Amino acid sequence: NPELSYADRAELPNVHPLASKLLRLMEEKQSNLCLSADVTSSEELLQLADSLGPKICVLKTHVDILKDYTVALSQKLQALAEKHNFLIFEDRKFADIGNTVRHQYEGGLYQISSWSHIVNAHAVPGPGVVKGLSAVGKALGRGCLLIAQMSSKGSLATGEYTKATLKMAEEQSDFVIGFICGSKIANRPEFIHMTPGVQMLAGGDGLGQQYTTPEEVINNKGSDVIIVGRGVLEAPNRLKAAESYRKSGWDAYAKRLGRSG
Ligand code: UP6
Repeated sequence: NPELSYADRAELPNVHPLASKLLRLMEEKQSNLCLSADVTSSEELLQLADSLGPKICVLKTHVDILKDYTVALSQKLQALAEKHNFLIFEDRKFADIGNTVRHQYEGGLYQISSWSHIVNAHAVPGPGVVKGLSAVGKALGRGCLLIAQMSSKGSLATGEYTKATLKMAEEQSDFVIGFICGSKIANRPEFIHMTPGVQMLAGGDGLGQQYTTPEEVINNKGSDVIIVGRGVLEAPNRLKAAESYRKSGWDAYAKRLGRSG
């Protein structure tokens, strides 16, 4: 059973259109790097999206840490996503009953469903959390990642919980496109595995975060996308750092496929 490339997986008959789009643009841009743009100013977020956009497949946001969020910001982000061909992923980690998350996704100050291609959710409420999000996002062509594992020390999302999360995803694969996880958990090649807690040197941050290297995550753990925040944001040159994470992630993928790179 040979390993399929991102491009092969984009063409699978049962792949979700949004997952297909992501897999295709990853192959085109030779990038499996998701930038976690954890900054608190809109101007800085836009500057990051414009300057690092060519290096990344996904821009991950936490809009609720911005001190100056406006609707205009979300419109400018969408324009940059078009310009540089990346997807936007608001890392909202929904975790309530279906009816509540439906409102949180569509309404409030942020109206996340109107601008974010991808969102994520904890599996802890059960399948209703996905049903609630899907009621808003499916018709818009959006997709959701379920949080099957976490990178933080002492995480409770392990073992049977992770397995139950996988099952939940399989049962709603018309809206769930993959997982937040530490390693590949699903055999269905239509699902995309995205892994946070990535830096060039293994280690941690003093608040429970644990880091693994791009090579380990992509080549050994079999994940598809590395999510990098401070590894890029705290580097002296963010563009150079993003390029070096892009290259490490891509080289590890090439190695996994048995390509030369
Ligand atoms: N994140 C994790 N671990 C998880 C899930 N999400 O770190 O299990 C998110 C954090 C942060 C980013 O909310 O936005 O990924 C990691 O940032 P860092 O690279 O600066 O540690």
